[in-house]
Amino acid sequence: MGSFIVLVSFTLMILMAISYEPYSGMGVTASDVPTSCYHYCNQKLESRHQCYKHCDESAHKDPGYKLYGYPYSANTRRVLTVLYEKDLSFDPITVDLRAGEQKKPSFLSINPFGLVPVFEDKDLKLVESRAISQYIATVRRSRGTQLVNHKSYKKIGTETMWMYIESFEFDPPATILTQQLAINPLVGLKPDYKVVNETEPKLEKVLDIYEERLKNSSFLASNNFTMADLFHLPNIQYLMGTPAKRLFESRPSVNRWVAAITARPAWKKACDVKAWYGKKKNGY
Ligand SMILES: N[C@@H](CCC(=O)N[C@@H](CS)C(=O)NCC(=O)O)C(=O)O
Ligand SMILES: *[C@@H]1O[C@H](CO)[C@@H](O)[C@H](O)[C@H]1NC(C)=O
Ligand SMILES: *[C@@H]1O[C@H](CO)[C@@H](O)[C@H](O)[C@H]1NC(C)=O
Ligand SMILES: *[C@@H]1O[C@H](CO)[C@@H](O)[C@H](O)[C@H]1NC(C)=O
Repeated sequence: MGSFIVLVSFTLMILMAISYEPYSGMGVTASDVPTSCYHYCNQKLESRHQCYKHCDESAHKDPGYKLYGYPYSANTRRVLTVLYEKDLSFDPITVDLRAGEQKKPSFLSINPFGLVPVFEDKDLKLVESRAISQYIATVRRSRGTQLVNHKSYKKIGTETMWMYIESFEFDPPATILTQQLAINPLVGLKPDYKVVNETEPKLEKVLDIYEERLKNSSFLASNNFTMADLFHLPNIQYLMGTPAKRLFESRPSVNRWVAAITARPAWKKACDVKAWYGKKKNGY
């Protein structure tokens, strides 16, 4: 009998909690909550009050993220762009790739692959820049730029498809050309033009497909900037400083897209090496 009463009152409490929505239909204005929370919560069907509360709390809390990386590294910059699009603070931990720190035992114990970036959110450690990016964009989806869709399975499918196209079609030739044309000259090596000549047509084939897509769509996955576009930024930035930029510039829709994505303030900040070193520094 006692446990029956407890059960009934517990159920009632839950029902009351679900229906209790003090802000619903009331005058909550954008000035009461961070703008991103206001817009986000007003699109949602769940309790707006709960949503504001949660969103507001997480907006003000320093997440204590740690990012092991190198500010010139393309893969580090991919994650930095996500952090800046989301306006999240983090502690940068420099792994000096030119000094070979990534292959030293102290770093191999953090990432046995000997690569940056590595991301830490308390007890969670992640490697692979795209996985890290997806994690941040999903967990912090109510903050800043919405980079991934989380409502429509079809949109998620399309976005995921373009993210994999970046990884499996665009990135392989783009990385080879970045290495040959941008990185080699930086470290005093000549590009291997045989490799360059073999690789450029592979990238052109991909860009021809992008050109067709971008004739009809502002960005790759939709008419909005998404993670799929963001993933392309690090290689594109390097390539636009090399003769390979003609492959992008000769395709009008690709060219428009490159201009739009490279103009994003978050990307500019990700490339700002002083912004990386200007932050509080940690050893490991
Ligand atoms: N697929 C990895 C690649 C990571 C990667 O290649 N990182 C480069 C810097 S951009 C690196 O650490 N290179 C050091 C080395 O190869 O020794 C990711 O996306 O995070
Ligand atoms: C690469 O292609 C360019 C332009 O077609 C040509 O001039 C050059 O000789 C080629 N280099 C090599 C090493 O194949
Ligand atoms: C783009 O639109 C044109 C004309 O509407 C159409 O013929 C073409 O198939 C579309 N291309 C893609 C990649 O959707
Ligand atoms: C798409 O972008 C427009 C402006 O660029 C913005 O107003 C809108 O909220 C975006 N939509 C989504 C779902 O992010």
